[in-house]
Amino acid sequence: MIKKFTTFYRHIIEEERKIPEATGQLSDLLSDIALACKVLSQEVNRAGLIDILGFTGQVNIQGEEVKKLDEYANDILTYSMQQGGHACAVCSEESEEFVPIDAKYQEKILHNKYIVHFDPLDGSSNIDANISIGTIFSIYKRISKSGPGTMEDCLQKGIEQVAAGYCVYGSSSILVYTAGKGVHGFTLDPSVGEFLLSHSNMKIPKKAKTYSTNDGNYSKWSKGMQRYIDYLKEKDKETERPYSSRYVGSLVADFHRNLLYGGIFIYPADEKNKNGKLRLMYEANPLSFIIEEAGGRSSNGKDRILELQPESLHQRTPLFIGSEQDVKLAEKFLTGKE
Ligand code: AFP
Repeated sequence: MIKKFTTFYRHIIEEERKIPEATGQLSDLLSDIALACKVLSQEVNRAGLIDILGFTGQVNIQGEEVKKLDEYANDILTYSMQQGGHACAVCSEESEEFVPIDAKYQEKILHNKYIVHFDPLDGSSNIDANISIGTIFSIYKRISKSGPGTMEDCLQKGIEQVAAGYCVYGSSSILVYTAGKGVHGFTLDPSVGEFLLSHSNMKIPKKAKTYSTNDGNYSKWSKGMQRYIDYLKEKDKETERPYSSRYVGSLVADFHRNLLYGGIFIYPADEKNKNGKLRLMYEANPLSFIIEEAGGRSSNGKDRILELQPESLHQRTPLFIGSEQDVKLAEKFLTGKE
């Protein structure tokens, strides 16, 4: 029987009470996101039944079209932000344009002061194989004063994030977040429908023995990148090589594993993807905020991700993220210093 537990909501409220000027809006916003993640966790668990209960894209028994899970995730997250009244814009990996939101409350304190970015269902090509996927989110304060958010509000550097997190839908669902005061993880107890604190103040080991990358792209990589991976595969007792390789193909799942046990996740630039594959605003920035809070490091192979000035919503970036010493070493190879 559970004797002592802290729910996600209790935790964010307690954190909020430590800040005298806090209005409670960020807590409300985070709890709206957590609720959407609970709904998505339920839907992801049922994904295998879709073939039995109706294909996506088909019309179901009520005459409604069965939505693809990633579209559904996008809709529910956007809807919950529109209803909550705390966001002035939602940006999503699934939508070309951002969705501006007008103020719901007119009072001075409770205006729509946040911008929220989502990757609604990261790793969605893994859904049909029952492999872990997840939702990634990131929150900024608006720059404009009132009304619906603007493009300038949406295109802020990662360093401006006030909170970021993700939920992995795996063997259990876990919600991990930071609001700049440590990284905390909450496992969903489906019997009571609550995220319960399971990982307080998470820290990533400074050095690891695991790398996560798509090795199949080796022939398309730069010489520096090839030499780095060759180095990790060499035998050397003193530097604990060779490293192990772990690659799920869902960034959130690979990232989460490395956060817990140590490791480096790499999606470099290659011949085909000159700027890498992953999105700065939806994937790299939120995970970089989390990794730095957990004592790790994140870069594009040269520069700190959180300091990159975004130029467009769907901008891509190479990503080297994880244990500090491993990311530093990768940067040396990539910049020709090793
Ligand atoms: P999907 O959402 O299309 O499955 O893409 C997942 C992803 O953006 C990220 O989660 C993975 O780390 C990466 O792509 C995998 O890319 P490769 O298939 O090129 O290795």
